[in-house]
Amino acid sequence: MIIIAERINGMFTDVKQAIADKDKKVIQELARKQTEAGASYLDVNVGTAAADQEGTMQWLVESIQETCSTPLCLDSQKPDVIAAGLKAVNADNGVILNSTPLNKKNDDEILDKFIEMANQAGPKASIIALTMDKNGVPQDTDNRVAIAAEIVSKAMEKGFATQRLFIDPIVLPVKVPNAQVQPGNILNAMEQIQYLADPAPHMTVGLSNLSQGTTERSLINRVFLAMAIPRGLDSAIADALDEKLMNVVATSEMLMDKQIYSDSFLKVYASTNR
Ligand code: THG
Repeated sequence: MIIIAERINGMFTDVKQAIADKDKKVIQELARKQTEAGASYLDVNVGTAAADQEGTMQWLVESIQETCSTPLCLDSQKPDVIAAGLKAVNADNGVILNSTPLNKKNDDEILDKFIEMANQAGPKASIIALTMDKNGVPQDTDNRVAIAAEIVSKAMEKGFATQRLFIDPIVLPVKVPNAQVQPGNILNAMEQIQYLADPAPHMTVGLSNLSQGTTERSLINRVFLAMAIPRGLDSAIADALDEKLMNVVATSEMLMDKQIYSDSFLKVYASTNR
């Protein structure tokens, strides 16, 4: 499972403050802790408060790379902010460009731009594409799958390998009126998306979106993750510092026969996935 650790995000008050104070230590400590917890990538999102998003993205990337070599996931829907991060990033071990919709009202070519930037960043650069288009986020299963299919076919047309593509069916908070059918719709969409191509594209979600505003955040996140893994989810942007969540990942993989059972399977998983 490809865990993209979510904590370096200006949405969190400590990170927002660190960005305002240009305090590298806070960022570097989060990078180190999440790497130790088994993160495959570190998400890097400047949030909405920073006036200079491009400069902030560059500063975050540089600060993280001073202390750790975990691959980064540059998180912004603005191609210019991603491009700023790419200038500073070391892509030798991989980098993810997160995220682009299929298309946008004011930018029909946004997916092409992301593919172009990933190609320039090198063979280990991947893209996260959202099942979203100029009409917004679809609420049902069929439109999510239809947009995913268009994304996959566009990637193929451009010669962009499906193994470098992550499809994100977009998880939204369950605690919103009428939103409770969405997790089920997303699981149904995942079952179909996993068969869109061979080799299949990766699939990821912003897991913590699901539980925003709820009282049982980590429980909701853990259970949804366990439901999604057998439907082909092989990645998540998630709280890598939640040890029980990471144990759910290891246990699901063991139960799906991706890791051999031994009495110490949790320890074995932790030591082989960092
Ligand atoms: N898909 C993709 N990328 C994404 C998302 C997605 N990137 C951002 C986001 N969604 C995933 N990351 C987070 C990070 C934090 C939270 C949710 C998703 C979160 N934050 C606390 C909150 O809002 O309650 C902040 C609380 C605090 O300040 O401590 O829940 O879907 N491709």
